Amino acid sequence: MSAAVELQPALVADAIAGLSATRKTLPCKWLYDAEGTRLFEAITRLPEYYPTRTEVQILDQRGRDIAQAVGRGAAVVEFGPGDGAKAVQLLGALQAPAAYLPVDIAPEWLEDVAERVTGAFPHLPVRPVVADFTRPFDLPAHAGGSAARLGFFSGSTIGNFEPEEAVAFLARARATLGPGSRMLLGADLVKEVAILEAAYDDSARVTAAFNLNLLARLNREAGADFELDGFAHAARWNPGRERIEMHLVARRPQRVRLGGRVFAFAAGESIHTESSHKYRPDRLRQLAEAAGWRQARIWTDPEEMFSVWLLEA
Ligand code: AVI
Repeated sequence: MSAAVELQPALVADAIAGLSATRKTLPCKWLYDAEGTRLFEAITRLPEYYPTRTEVQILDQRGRDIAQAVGRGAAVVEFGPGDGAKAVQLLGALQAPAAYLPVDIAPEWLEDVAERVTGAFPHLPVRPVVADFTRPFDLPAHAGGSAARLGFFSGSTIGNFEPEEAVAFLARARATLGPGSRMLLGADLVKEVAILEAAYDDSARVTAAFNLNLLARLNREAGADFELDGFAHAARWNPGRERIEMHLVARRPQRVRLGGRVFAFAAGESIHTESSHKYRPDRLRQLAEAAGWRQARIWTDPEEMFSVWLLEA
């Protein structure tokens, strides 16, 4: 018998709000339960999903140049460190980093990341910060001492924000990091639609499983009764907004119970589960400037698939 899972009031409230909207939607943050996180890690290794390996390639091939531009003795503050692999890569490239401060809402992930980074750099001070970085938060006083702070936000997670949310995040990050800080930001670039759609609709169907897991999670943690075979994964390029949208499309008319309500779906009606904005450099520069940052450098791979930015406050 499987263990009972507690209902999550915040998930129930978000689901009721999103499924009551004229265009049904669910916040993408709920994609990442333990199974969603495992599936996302599998996505990053797929042949079609170029962003992770291209960003790693840029950090690897341009590491020296990045280190020189950043300078000696930076305290690295990473927003959402994932498994810590990119932190190890960046810290290994930088000149005498002063400290590493991973910021995440999940304390258990932070412990793993801290262990990984300490294993690689036993003498580097590592100070995990438990906080939701999509909201205002403060770094602990004296975190990283007097060292200049370098924010690190990789993986093009900035693309999962609406543009106005991206500006708000960048402005808050600037305030949190403080005067004289810098930010290293990974951002995916606009490119051929076929490449983009394949990256979000892979032939092994891992992204489909990642998207559909959200309905399984709603069944487990919001007491819903979605029939998983009643929905299909779709990844569509929205040319007006220059973003990939993930949807769950109803295969047939159906009614779903959740939180004491019934939600009706027409055949073909979809739930929008995630947007992944792709940027042209000029547009991202505008957003960064609106948040009070100035572009110092930009590095890309030879095919110009992905970009890594150094911003100055
Ligand atoms: C986490 N984020 C940057 C990924 C992206 O590419 O937008 C999430 C993802 N969704 C489907 N595949 C990957």
